[in-house]
Amino acid sequence: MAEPAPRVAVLMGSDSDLPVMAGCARVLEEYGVPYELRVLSAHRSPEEAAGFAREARGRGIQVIIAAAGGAAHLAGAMAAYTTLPVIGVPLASSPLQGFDALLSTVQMPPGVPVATVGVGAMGAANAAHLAVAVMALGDDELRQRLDQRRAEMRDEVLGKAAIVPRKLRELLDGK
Ligand code: RP5
Repeated sequence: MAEPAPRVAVLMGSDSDLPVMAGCARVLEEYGVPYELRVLSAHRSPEEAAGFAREARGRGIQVIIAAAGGAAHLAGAMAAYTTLPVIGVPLASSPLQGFDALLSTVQMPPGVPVATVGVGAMGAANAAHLAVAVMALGDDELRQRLDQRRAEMRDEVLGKAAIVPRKLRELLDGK
């Protein structure tokens, strides 16, 4: 059977970003969302990056997630060439630990937005959750999966909260 066409493009500025962005792919797989993952660089392969952005909508891509570190212009470059929603993930791959990538990604000029999530692994996962939320606007099945995921998180937190008094007692009693 043919693979389903990707609905989300997960882009990275370098293969060295893969360990963090695997977390994004994992979340998309948990939701059952078909995606593609590619290395494209705003600086080192600018023609290919622009071409990808221009053609993405025609290929059925609904949301672009773009991750990069340092002078992180990949998400902004995508947004310059497409009106698809673009989610930027700043990565902590330089000596400035992602603060550079955060500012490079988030500070877009009016009219060409990049929805920027947090730095690193947390942002990588949230980019996937946000992409699903965007697609769920027109997809009831995805919306139900989002609701179910939130319910699971709530149960997990309540379960942990329930054992905190016992943990506190153990700490105070030196056990
Ligand atoms: C950025 O530069 C990439 O997104 C990566 O986070 C960083 C380092 O890239 P490599 O030198 O490891 O290819 O463009």
